[in-house]
Amino acid sequence: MEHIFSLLPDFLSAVRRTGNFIRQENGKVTLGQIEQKSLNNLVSYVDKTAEKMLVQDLGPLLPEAVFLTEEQTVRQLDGDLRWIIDPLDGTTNFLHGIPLFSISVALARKGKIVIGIVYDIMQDAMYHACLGKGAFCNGQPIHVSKQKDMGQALLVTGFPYGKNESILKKYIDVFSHLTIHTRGVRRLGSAAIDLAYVAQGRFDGFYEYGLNAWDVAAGTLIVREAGGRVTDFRLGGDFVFGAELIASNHHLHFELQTTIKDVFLK
Ligand code: 2AM
Ligand code: CA
Repeated sequence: MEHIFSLLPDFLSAVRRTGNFIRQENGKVTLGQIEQKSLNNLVSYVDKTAEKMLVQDLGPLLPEAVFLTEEQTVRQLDGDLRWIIDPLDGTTNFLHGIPLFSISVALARKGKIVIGIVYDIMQDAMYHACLGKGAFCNGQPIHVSKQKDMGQALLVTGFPYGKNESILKKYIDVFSHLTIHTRGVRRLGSAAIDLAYVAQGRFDGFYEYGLNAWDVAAGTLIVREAGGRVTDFRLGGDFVFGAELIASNHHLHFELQTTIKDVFLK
């Protein structure tokens, strides 16, 4: 494992190089270059090129590692050592010129996330964590907030995609309850950034339903290494592939989970 951790500077350089490319393309994508993969699920040449760049740079650094990537520009395999990558998280923001989009790169070893990197491109903020070694933003240690009072907490979420009205209705019920009982609930549009900001103490908690592993794998390790807690809606550990996620500063976790469970799982 130490051998893998010693390659961190190279991993970060690869992510930064791809981030520079995405920043350069910001504002250049034309309507004709946008494809719709499914309802409201957009992609352009930027997502695909960014993914190819990451695969090209990361591949040779760890030849035994395989890839799970959102745009599937490389063969998708399962293996002991696996990169889990979203080359551009927050594509809708990117395409609309809203400066909140990121790169999310995680490395899993035997199913456990051991490295997480989230690059908040327009803020030039590089978040990373190695299992057991703390969380960092641009090399400086970061920690979750100390907030214990839900009434003073600032939360962040994303709305579920697709047309399942019963899920959406439950979601709005949770949203409405939390809006009344907290300082507010934000909706930024990049799950990886949401998690990085929880790790940094900007938000006190995050929850979302229906995300994919590549959106959250890196950010969840960063939150945990920053002292936070991450679970699924039942307080279990199935949050990377399980599509249900609550991340918090630890103190507010149970209260947040109870609200979500009471409304969402009833
Ligand atoms: P993306 O930009 O990589 O697609 C916002 O709440 C989060 O949901 C982002 O991480 C975004 O990732 C993801 N997202 C956007 N469209 C989605 C869709 N149609 N289905 C599932 N997740 C989506
Ligand atoms: Ca993406």
